[in-house]
Amino acid sequence: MTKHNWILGVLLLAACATPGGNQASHQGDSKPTPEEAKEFVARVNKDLKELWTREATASWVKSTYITEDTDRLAAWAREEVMAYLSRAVEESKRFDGLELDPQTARALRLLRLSLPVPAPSDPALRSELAMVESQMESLYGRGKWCGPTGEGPCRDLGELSQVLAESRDWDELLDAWVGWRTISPPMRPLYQRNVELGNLGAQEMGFSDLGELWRSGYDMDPEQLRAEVERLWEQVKPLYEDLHCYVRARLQQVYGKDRIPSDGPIPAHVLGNMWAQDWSNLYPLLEPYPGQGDLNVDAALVRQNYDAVKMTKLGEQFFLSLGFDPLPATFWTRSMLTQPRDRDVVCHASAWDITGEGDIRIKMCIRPTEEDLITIHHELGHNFYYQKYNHLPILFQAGAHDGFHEAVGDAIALSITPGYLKQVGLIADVPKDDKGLVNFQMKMALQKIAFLPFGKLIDQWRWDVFAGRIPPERYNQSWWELVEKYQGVAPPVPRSEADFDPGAKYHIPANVPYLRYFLAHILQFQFHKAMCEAAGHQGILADCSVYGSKAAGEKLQAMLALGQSRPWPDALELLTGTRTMDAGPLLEYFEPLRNWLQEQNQGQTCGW
Ligand code: X8Z
Ligand code: ZN
Repeated sequence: MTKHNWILGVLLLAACATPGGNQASHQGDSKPTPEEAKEFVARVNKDLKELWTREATASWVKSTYITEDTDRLAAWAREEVMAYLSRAVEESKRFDGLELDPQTARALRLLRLSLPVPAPSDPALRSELAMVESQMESLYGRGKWCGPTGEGPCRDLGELSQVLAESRDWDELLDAWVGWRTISPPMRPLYQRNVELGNLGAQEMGFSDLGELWRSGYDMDPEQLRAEVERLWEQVKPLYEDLHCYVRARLQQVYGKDRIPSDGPIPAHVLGNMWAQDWSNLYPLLEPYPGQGDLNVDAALVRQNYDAVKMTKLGEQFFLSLGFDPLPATFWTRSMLTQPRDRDVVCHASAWDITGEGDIRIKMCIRPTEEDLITIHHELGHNFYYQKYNHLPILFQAGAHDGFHEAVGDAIALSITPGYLKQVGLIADVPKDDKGLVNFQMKMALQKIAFLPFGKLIDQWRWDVFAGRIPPERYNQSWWELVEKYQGVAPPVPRSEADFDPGAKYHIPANVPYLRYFLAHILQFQFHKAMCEAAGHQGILADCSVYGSKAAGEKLQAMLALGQSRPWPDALELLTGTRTMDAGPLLEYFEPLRNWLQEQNQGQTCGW
């Protein structure tokens, strides 16, 4: 999560701030000047910093202590930001058509994009939207499955996810999968209202609907962005299909032909993850060459008494080795690193920049697993990005685009190679031959390649919902059509419109746009390759770890320091030398596995 998407500050005091301030130009009807536009932007930057700090503060408390009261406090805080932004955008329209310097023009454009769901200007609707958003996220955070009778024992998402990760028992998996999805039907009316109100807000700002607003944050025409996504998807789709084919055949050996069909989609509950978005928990079942190198980091973490702090320190250490400044002392005292036992919290991992000037934190329910170790690097990527651009005006304090923000920590985690793991004592030996490489690549592909169609389809669904092409009476059916089409995955039991399965994925109730993760999964390999080149790495990309390379770190930091102050191709060029997103480096990285998969799949029917 990045700050702009979120959270803000409260109190009625702040309601008095108006972006135009007391400037004379605001009152008179004389023609506005470029100079006034510049002053306006400066004032908005100052006001927003305060308002966002208030909102982030309230939202932090709510997310780490969910009650009806903290829901309300967070909603009020958000309402203030929404109100301010509605007014600011309205006032900024008087500068339309003026010849402005590029930075001012950019800041004014970004102002319209600074909330993922802008509110309508009607105060009653605004307050309704703020409450709807707060309640949806809390329903998710509080979600528990207490069994078919409702009498318990109750399990939360963490516990149910552990079943999905570890169990190989069809019925036990099914119970956890269906059980988690009982939390979301109550969100359905709220979500429908969220769509209506968000669309009204977006339309007031001049967008056709909320989807167009979301597609407008990429320094290109929103329609062109759609085409870019298709282009990137076509680049990676064949590799996904190869992986799907291999995984389906192996799962058939585990669960039988009657349960895993030879030419149909894979049932969603046997892929090791609640949403079938990351299949790496299946690695022990799918290991290409059993016994060729032990990549089991989970066991080592437990054996070596890695707790949440020690794991986070290991993550920080990686960034320090690249020459980043350490995390501030307050990071360690204010972050939430483990799940509190006495209250409901939003466990979905996130990174926070409360003040825009150094009060950075993460919120996570860390367990000693490799999956969480990687997520820690992901979250720290956000934090180190915040630190690098804190010197900028608040409207420029964001990723070059949102996919950049999501890609930084992941790009670093690509350097968690067997070689690096051995160096930090988490595995005993680096597997040497080609078999070891294929094993390692399988593990990576189960994370990175399995994710791609999921990363694409979430916003495909939302864009269509926002545009009215998917009406509420088809919310669930359309969701599963997309899952089947892109992931080749199907619900294990019939679903209906009494369900609201999209709501069982955090980013839907939390209104976090998802395209960012798809783009990040492409970009991180571009970043990785560029950093490996800077580090002087010789040999294949999959073997490269940039741990300890100041040269790689310098290039990365130069890009991060731009924040959102320039169009993203400028930022990308600074690190990689290219101005386009491209799956080439991803395909290069996985080339050894690709060849291996194709051999394995010979004679199989692939596809669904
Ligand atoms: O939501 C996240 C991060 C926080 S920005 C933990 N991710 C997506 C997800 O969990 O669905 C990271 C990968 C995709
Ligand atoms: Zn993230």
